[in-house]
Amino acid sequence: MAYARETPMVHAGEDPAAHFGALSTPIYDAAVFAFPDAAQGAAIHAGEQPGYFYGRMGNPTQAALEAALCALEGGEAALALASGMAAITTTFLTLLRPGDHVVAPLAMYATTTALLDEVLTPWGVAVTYVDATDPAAYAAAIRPTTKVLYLESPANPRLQLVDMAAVVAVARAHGITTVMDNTFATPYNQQPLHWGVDIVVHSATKYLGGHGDLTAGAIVGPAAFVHDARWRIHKILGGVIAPQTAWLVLRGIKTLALRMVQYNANALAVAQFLAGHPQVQQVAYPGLPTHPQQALAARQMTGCGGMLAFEVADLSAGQRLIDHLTLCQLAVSLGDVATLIQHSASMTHAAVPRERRLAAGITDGLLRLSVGIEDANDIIADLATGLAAI
Ligand code: LCS
Repeated sequence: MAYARETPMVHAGEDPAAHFGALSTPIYDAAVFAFPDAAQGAAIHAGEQPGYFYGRMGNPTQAALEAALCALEGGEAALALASGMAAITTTFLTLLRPGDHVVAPLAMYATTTALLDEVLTPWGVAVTYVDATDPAAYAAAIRPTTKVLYLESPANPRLQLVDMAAVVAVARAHGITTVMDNTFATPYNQQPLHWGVDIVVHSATKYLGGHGDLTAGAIVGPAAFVHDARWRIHKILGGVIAPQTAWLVLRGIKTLALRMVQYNANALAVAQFLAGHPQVQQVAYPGLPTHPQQALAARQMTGCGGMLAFEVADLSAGQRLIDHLTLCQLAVSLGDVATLIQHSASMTHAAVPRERRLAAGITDGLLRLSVGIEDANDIIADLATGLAAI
């Protein structure tokens, strides 16, 4: 029987029969597992036979989370890791060799840009940044050495979208792998693998964990790729998710659908309020008719999520606003149950040179809001107080 998409979010990954009937997968706090015998020991150690032997290479709690991630994204295999950046780094190092070329968005999470510029470029990888809202820009940047088209949609922090179907078509025509950061949308609102994207990465620190109390990451994709990522690269990098953290992400996923319904509704209400406020110059939210890609959002997303960005006059107006809020917390990160607000130019994207920030739409007066699951009217009232202080 085919279940509605909410159902696997509650049950995915759980296998009570494998754990004495436990309906919540136990936390396996074991760094080592004994081999059944010499032959199986050799096969498990080589990754040729399923089984556990050492904490860095997985354990049953992590495996339950990985099964859940596969069910959520509709993928063949998954690897859970210590952070979103561990997931992204492991993915790039699995796919690339010195001499290869990557096409990536000009506007995306700044630490992913830093990974490409400060680690992969010196290693010998070439990178071209493009306006990712234009699939033709991806096509124009392709070289004979291009191995990866990287997508982040909606993008951090300004919510630009990438047309997945169009970019996948470009990639397939050239035999290039597509990788998509699905952190902002979550698999509840958007399923990149169903659009033909090859590999999905997540910061599970955000909506998947969902409560601002853990750091984790995930990769979902073809079994052969995930096997290579785990056994050739993750084994060396060692960005391992703790069993307790894997359990917390699995627990967070059980309420993902409920939380996303509330995030989608709250963010739309807050975006509509901000769009009508005289102190707000612009609101970026894919669910608003003023978003230049609202039609694309309607096509490839089933909800527009809890993230939005808005612009006030300048830096000092933004600072006055955030200093007069009491409910919204001044904090980086996102996807928490609580509403978080941050100033991108001085916080998450502070390391990006100003020229490049502006090209990515990150003006000095841009504030990013991760709308929480509190009552929407309370969030709006808090923002109204902050805006009145400008
Ligand atoms: N991808 C996206 C889209 C992100 O927003 C982040 C973190 C990451 C990957 C990295 O995940 P992590 O390693 O932190 O689990 N974004 C943050 C932000 O906007 N503020 O603080 C962190």
